Amino acid sequence: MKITAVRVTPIAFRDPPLLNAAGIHEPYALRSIIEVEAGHAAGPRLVGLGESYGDAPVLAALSAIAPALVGLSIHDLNGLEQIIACELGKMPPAQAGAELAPGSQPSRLLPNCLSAFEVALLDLQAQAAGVPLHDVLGGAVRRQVPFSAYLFFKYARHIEPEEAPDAWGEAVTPEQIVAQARRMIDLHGFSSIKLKAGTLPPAVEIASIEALSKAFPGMPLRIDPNGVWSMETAVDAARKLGPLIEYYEDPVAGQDGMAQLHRETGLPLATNMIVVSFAGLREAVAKNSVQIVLSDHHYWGGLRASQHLAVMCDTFGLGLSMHSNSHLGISLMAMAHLAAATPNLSYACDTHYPWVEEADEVVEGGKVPILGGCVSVGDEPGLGLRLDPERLARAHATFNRIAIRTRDDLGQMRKYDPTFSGARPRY
Ligand code: GKR
Ligand code: MG
Repeated sequence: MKITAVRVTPIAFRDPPLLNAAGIHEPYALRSIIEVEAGHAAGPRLVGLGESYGDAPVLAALSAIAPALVGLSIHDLNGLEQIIACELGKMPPAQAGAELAPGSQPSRLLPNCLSAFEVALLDLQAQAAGVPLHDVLGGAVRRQVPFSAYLFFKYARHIEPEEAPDAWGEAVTPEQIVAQARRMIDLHGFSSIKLKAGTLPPAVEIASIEALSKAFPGMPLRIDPNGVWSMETAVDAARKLGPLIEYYEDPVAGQDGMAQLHRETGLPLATNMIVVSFAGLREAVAKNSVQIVLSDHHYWGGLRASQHLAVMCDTFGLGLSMHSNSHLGISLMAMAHLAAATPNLSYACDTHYPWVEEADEVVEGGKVPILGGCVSVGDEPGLGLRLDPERLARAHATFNRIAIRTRDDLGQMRKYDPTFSGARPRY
């Protein structure tokens, strides 16, 4: 079965004012929605779906590649990679993207594009065979894929007066973080918690983990300062956090810093920052800088590459979890099918999905449910999703209405505080 048409639609959806080490989220997150049509001359037309970053360099690359895919077999994933490499070779080098979003690093452009189209082709392969995507990935070892409650310090509203406040309210104290956790767990039943840190003074962030541990006894907790703590701060924090957390995610920057921190504290360190490629994994194994890798099919080169990563983690005795940026349901279901077919997934996956407003989802039926802390993968063919044309048109209209074209958390934070340095390490 051959590809007959490819569409890449840029979209935008509302994003709350979430704080992170780079600054703060802008009022809208950008994504691209990929539709790949295929069919035999006489047979029905199938549409495979993908979702990726919506920043300008990625969009430019996806749009340049799309027409070159017409005529390719939906099974020819090696051919897909060759076409992508060839089309990217004709483009000017990509500019650096958002610092905390590994997917926007120029070096990840090929795996980003490969992933965006690979997911759509695997969706097509599964639909053509009448089986769910997890079957094409080797079969589900779990039907309920666990995710964690992803908490953020946040402001009550964006600085832009025209943007309405979200339903979550302010979270800049341990009490407010506990309230945020309660709301998220009440809504989705999560049974582990991740706190995005590296933004408020470490004393507040450590106190927030202590408060979460008291409020949710026995609940696995993680903290992620995105590499902006100094060695001294990270070692000091480890004394208090060590007994409370299941892993310590990117507390300090760099392979050598992480290796030193692990030697000094013995705590299991996780990353989505220093291992974003197989070369980074090789270095991490050599230096023992990381004990848990957070995979992300969007920048690892797709679902099959992520399965290779999983095998590597198993080989080297590393734990495996999953990273997330702001995303919609196509990404969520791709993550869920992959996780369902990954035997050695050892921790609940991250997802920003609870922060998405119901009206902003682009798939039929609205938001994919997260219940009992899990996303279910069923037996519907492929990803099990269809686009809702009206929802997609609305999200595309939002993209056309706004001025944001590349994620800029630092620039956004400087609207609140013109002196904000974004220095690393900061604490
Ligand atoms: O969206 O603010 C955010 C996150 O900080 C994101 O950019 C990170 O890539 O969630 C991510 C992480 O775990 O580091
Ligand atoms: Mg992280």
